[in-house]
Amino acid sequence: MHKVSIGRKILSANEEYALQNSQFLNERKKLCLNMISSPGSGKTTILTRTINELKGEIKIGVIEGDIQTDLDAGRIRATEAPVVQINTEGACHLSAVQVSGALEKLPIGVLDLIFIENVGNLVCPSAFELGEAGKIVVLSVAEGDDKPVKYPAIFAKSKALLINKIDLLEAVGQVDFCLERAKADARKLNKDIEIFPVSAKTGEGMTDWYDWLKGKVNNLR
Ligand SMILES: Nc1nc2c(ncn2[C@@H]2O[C@H](COP(=O)(O)OP(=O)(O)OP(=O)(O)O)[C@@H](O)[C@H]2O)c(=O)[nH]1
Ligand SMILES: [Mg+2]
Repeated sequence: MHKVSIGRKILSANEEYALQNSQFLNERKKLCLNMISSPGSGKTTILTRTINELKGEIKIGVIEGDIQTDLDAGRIRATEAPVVQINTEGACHLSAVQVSGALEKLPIGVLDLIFIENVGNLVCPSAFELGEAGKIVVLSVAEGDDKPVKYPAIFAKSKALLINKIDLLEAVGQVDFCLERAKADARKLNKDIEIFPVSAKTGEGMTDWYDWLKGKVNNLR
């Protein structure tokens, strides 16, 4: 019996759509980042502040994934950035086919950067490629510094880690959240991960995040 090599691994339906999304974005030289965290870590607050403070420099569009409601899409809309809402109707993550439909609805030609805010969940979204150039994980100090060790997959796969709500560090206390421990554990899983301690509420630390984003966007221009 002859073995025929087709020279290509068989892709799942999600991977096929992810590949199409990535080709669509690459052909148009658009940066797409997939933001993942537990519910309430501050994804939408980081996005609204980033959009407002980079206005005039980077044109940002957003794909908002939520199990239910369009509350977050409403917060993005208030910044006047283009936004497309996806309701997953119970699913704990976005899928590449949903993102494909949303990309068609965005005014892609005028955008530099597309953020996908995934469903609030630190586990499921990390297993589904959407065609993004990179994943961004957000961890807030109120969640505890053991999260990189307990939920390693997303920290291992992400290009950047935003440690949010550093304005609460003193109230949380060094025992419950040691910034150095969280950073060291994330770096053990991913030596290349960029780490930005920030407060999306006060703006502390956000400039380094903006500079990193600007560098990535300028590389594509
Ligand atoms: N103190 C403080 N609160 C923050 C900060 N960032 C966000 N918050 C608050 O944390 C809560 C949750 O923030 P969101 O931005 O809605 O979080 P999210 O990750 O988008 O939440 P889901 O979409 O539900 O997963 C809100 O009450 C925010 O005002 C911060 O840096 N410091
Ligand atoms: Mg949100």
